[in-house]
Amino acid sequence: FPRACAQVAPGAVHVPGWLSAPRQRELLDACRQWARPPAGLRTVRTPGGTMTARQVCLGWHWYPYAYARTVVDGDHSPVKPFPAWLGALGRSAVTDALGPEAASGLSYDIALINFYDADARMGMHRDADERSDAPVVSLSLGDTCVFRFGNTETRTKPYTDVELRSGDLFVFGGASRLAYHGVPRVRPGTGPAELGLTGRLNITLRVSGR
Ligand code: MD3
Ligand code: FE
Repeated sequence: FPRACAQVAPGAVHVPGWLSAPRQRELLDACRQWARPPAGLRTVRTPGGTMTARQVCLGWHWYPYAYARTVVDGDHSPVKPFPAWLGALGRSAVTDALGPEAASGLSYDIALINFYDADARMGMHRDADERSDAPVVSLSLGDTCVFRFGNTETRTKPYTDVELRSGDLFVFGGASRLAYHGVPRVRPGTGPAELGLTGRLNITLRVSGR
C-alpha cells in the first residue's frame, strides 16, 4: 500500500490522516452549505430506530431502504447535485487505498453525509441499496468515533472496532462491500479545535448503478 494503510479485512482499507487540514476545512465548509434547506439535513427514521445521525444526500436521496431523485421523507425537493470534484476525490481515494486498477472507470454519483452529535449512533447494518459493487469511500471529520466492522453473515460477533479520526479515509471494496458495520459511539470533544466542528461528520461516496 502506498501510504500508512491498514487492511482491516479483505478489501477494507483504513488510511489515517488522508485529508490534510486545508482539505478537511474545504470539505466541512461544503458540508455546511449542503446541509441548508431545501433538501438539507434531515433525521432519517429507520424502522428499528437505530440511526440517530442526521443526513443530507447529494446526487441520489437515500431513505429507508431505497434511492430517489427527490427528498421522499422530507421537504420533497429535488436532491442537490453531486459535484464533479467530489467524484475526483473518490477516485483518488480508491487509487491510494486499493490501487489504480480498482479506481479505473469508477464514476461516483452519490454522497451521503451523516452528522453525529455526542449521542448519535448508527446500528449494525449492510449497505445493499446500490446496484453496483463499486467500493464505498468514507471520509471522517471532527470528533473521533468507534467504528465497528463486522462480518457478512450476522450483525453480531465477530467484529473489529476501529477508531475513525478527523481526516481518515476508509475504503470498502471487494469482500467487505456487503459486511455489517455501524458506529456504536462518538467521543465528544476529540476533534481538531481549529476545525470548529462540534460533533462528527462522515461523508460516503457511492456508485448508484443507475
Ligand atoms: C462498510 N456510515 O453511511 S462509515 C453509512 O460513520 C455508514 O457514518 C458510517 O455506515 C458513518 O452507511 C460508517 C464506514 C462505512 C461506510 C459504508 C460502508 C463502512 C462501510 C459500506 C460497506 C461496508
Ligand atoms: Fe453503512
